[in-house]
Amino acid sequence: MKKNSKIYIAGHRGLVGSAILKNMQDKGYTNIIYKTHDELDLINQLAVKEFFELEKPEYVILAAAKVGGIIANSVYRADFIYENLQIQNNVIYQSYLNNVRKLLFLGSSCIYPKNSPQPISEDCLLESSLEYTNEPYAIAKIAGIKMCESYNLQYGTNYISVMPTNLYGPNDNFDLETSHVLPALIRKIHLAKLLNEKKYDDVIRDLGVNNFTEAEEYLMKFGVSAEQVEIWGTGNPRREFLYSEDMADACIFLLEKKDFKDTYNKDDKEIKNTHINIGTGKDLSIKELSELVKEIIGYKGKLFFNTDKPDGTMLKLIDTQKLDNLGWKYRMELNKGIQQVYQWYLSK
Ligand code: GFB
Repeated sequence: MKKNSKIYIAGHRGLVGSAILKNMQDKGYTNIIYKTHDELDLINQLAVKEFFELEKPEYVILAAAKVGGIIANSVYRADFIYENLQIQNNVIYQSYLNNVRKLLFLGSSCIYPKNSPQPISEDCLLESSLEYTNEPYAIAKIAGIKMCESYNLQYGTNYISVMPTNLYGPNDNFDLETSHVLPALIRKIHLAKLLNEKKYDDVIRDLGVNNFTEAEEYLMKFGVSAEQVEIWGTGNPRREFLYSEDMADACIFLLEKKDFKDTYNKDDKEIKNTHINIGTGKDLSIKELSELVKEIIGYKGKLFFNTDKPDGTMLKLIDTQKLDNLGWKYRMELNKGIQQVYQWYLSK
């Protein structure tokens, strides 16, 4: 990949896409193209076809997807499967038709069976049943892996699929209804701290509501008060977190230095499970995570675990041996990463 190669980043405003764009600009890539959702709807087959025929990108990073936390996945099941299948079918197929030299497809560690042995290696894919709450999303992402793998095997393309663990960082979704756990904890605990310190104007500003009565109503729905903050589930599930800028770094490392042929063993009779896990190899419980966020924010109240809300998968630590062997390692430790995201959140 040359510094002036034409590179299309799909999803450049999202958590990972924005980190990839920043990383590539810092590294001196000069010919990066991207479109907002309004300019190009990736669900629209004809629009994607026209875009690829006009632009002819040489490299494609497919970081556009419909994503969300455990409840969003569980409620908007149809949207998660339909939109993700459409986006990836359109982009991968047009990449093939327009002779894209290399494509990077981003998935998620939720592709693995619910009860996978820990840490979860790439070979656990399709060994048993998925976690129910995110089954439609996971099936779409599995289809994306298989699509990349199948085009590589049938047509000799060079597509790489990466499966990150739970990600966090700047430009994340902080909407309490649809976000993942880390941005939700940061926002809920920050709001509770503001209430505790009687900074009511700041609460109104954060929520974008008209008055404090509206703010209180909204916060009650999410169990946020001056004295306590509601955390979903038992607090026992364990999760692994990777900083979005580390994820971006891993993606560019693979694009620059590795090819599809590096993702499997040459002696394998059946070429499968060619995707690559990206993570830190360390996890912690949601209870430990909540305590950590509480300490970083400096909130004095209590945490309350609402067991009416779902836990989801209990264990989801991924095995990063394959990526370790390819020569990449994460840098940002969780404690420092949360401090940075909290500062970013405050600055917005
Ligand atoms: O991040 P999260 O929504 O996604 O939830 P998953 C992780 C854990 O944190 C679950 C708990 O056990 C939640 O119940 N949790 C506690 C909370 N408080 C909160 C809160 O306020 N908000 C949220 N969102 N969670 C998603 C999948 O699973 O992970 C996706 O649904 C995707 O498909 C993504 O794979 C990375 O880790 O459970």
